[in-house]
Amino acid sequence: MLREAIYHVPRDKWAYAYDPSTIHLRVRTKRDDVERVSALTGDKYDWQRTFVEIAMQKAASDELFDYWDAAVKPKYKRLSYIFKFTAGSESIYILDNGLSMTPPIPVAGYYEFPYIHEIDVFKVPEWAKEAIFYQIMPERFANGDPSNDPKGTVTWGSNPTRSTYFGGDLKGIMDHLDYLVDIGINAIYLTPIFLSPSYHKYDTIDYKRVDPHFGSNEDLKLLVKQCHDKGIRVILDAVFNHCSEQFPQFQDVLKNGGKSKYADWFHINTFPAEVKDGIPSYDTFGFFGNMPKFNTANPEVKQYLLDVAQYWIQEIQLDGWRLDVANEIDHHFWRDFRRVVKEANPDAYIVGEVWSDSLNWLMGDQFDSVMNYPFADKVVQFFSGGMDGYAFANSMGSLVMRYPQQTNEVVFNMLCSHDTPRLLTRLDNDKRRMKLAVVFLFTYMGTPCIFYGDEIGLTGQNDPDCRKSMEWDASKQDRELYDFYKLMINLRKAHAALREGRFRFLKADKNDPCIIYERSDDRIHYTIWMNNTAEKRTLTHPMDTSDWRDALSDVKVAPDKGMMNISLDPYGFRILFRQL
Ligand code: ARE
Ligand code: CA
Repeated sequence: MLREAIYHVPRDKWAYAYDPSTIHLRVRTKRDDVERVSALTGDKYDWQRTFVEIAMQKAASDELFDYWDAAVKPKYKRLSYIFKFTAGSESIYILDNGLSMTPPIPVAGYYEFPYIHEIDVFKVPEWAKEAIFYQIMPERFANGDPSNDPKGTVTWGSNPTRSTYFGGDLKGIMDHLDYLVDIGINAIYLTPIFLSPSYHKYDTIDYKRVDPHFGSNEDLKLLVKQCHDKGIRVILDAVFNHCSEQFPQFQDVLKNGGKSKYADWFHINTFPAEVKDGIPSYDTFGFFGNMPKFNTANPEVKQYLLDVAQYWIQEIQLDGWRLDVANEIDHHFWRDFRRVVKEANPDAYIVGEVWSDSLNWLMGDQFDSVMNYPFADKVVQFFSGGMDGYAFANSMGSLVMRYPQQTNEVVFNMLCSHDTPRLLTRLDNDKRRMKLAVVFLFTYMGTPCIFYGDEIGLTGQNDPDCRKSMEWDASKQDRELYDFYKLMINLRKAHAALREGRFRFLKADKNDPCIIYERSDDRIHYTIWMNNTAEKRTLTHPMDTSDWRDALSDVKVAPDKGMMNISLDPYGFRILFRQL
């Protein structure tokens, strides 16, 4: 056994309370190196009577490691434990004070989970486990009220530039809620809507005023009410890292320099606050002088922004916030943000925009979830033919092991967004590949999100091309694709196993882009078969029961002498299920 590969620490994603009575333990070993791992657990004050050896499951694997997990329900809310690794006749143990070749005497040096305090348990909103999100850029979705169109609004359907206005607004969204209900959407994420000088509104002037080009605060209140009446939750975009240079407090700094009472609201490096040779003398988002960065450690700024966060939850019964440039704001701010938001709405969903490993914000004291760009990148890479099944399974395994299970169950899984090229474009406009990616999205763990228009075939390279105005002429919509999204969303909504069931790859081989994976809970077992190639393929896998049916056609599918043989067209797939 390769001891150097063994890793566990009694904290964060390796040891955490999943709920008030359950502790999740994880430990890592070199891939395919260890046959069995068990957790030797008990109560340090009564070891003899509470000792239990728990066989750990191989939860995931990546290129280098196997990850083992177990859920432990300690009798007295506390746990002492060690791990035992077995390969052939060799056994070794790890505990808090190191490695041992012989069974360590309980409990000195054992790992400890001292006590499960309910107040410490990381809770995520249950509704997010059933959510099917739809991301809308209000400027581009539908123009319901031409009277509020900005000057210079272009014809709907024109090619977008970095400063084009199409006249989309909140009324337009209200006019199309039945479209969202029809496809099966039950949650929407709106990109920024407050007063701002740009079409994208990521540079805010007034955080408590809907931009008149989108409508009024009353319109927003009505939109959310109509959404709630139709079973649709609503989250807004919190742009708290920075504001617009027209934000009144920043204007005061521009005017009064260091004497401004708002000078410490921002990170002014040298006065006067100005942009010289394209470089601002103050911190900004990126190097955009029109996006001055807030000093969120300043109690006045924190109070101001937390008041905004609370205001909209109380004012319109908002269901949560997506946090713009979340990783560039301090953790103190986010801890206070979670406390304020969850006090206002305990079911609020907090999803941070962080493009890389986000464990720092996902320990239960800040975000519930993050926008899962690493997931999107790997899924797109796999279905565009960029990796084999083995590498894809490794990628998914590595991602799942990044976060506690609570986040894995509500992580914001999109395949593209307003900051990336469109999914169909990323898959070389091959709808067959796109459909496989969509099947994966709706049969995988986490909270799926559709970027508006993907479902009817919108294409687009990177920003701004990915932000075309929505196509409402049914004759120009890809209705077959729309029906496919609807089919997959309905399937996911019909079976909890596809949302919360255990996930495992059954086939994921080197030099083979075909995969088989399963989702299962104690009631139903799914196997999903994918031919991610341009040739006909027959996939086989040992199956010893004959009660399998096709989840889409309900046709019986029987194995032959204990082997299931599934013939698939190029880029074809099958979803089989059996009741347990
Ligand atoms: C756009 C173009 C710029 C152009 C600018 C000129 O992208 O190239 O110079 O227009 O006006 C908003 C608008 C954008 C606009 C931007 C700046 O939507 O259209 O830029 O403002 O004016 C990183 C951040 C991430 C951020 C992306 C864009 O980490 O937080 O960059 N995303 C949020 C929003 C954006 C928004 C802003 C931030 C600003 O979602 O829509 O942009 O509020 C790697 C890195 C990531 C990086 C990512 C994308 O993966 O790991 O950190 O994201 O690339 O660049
Ligand atoms: Ca309008």
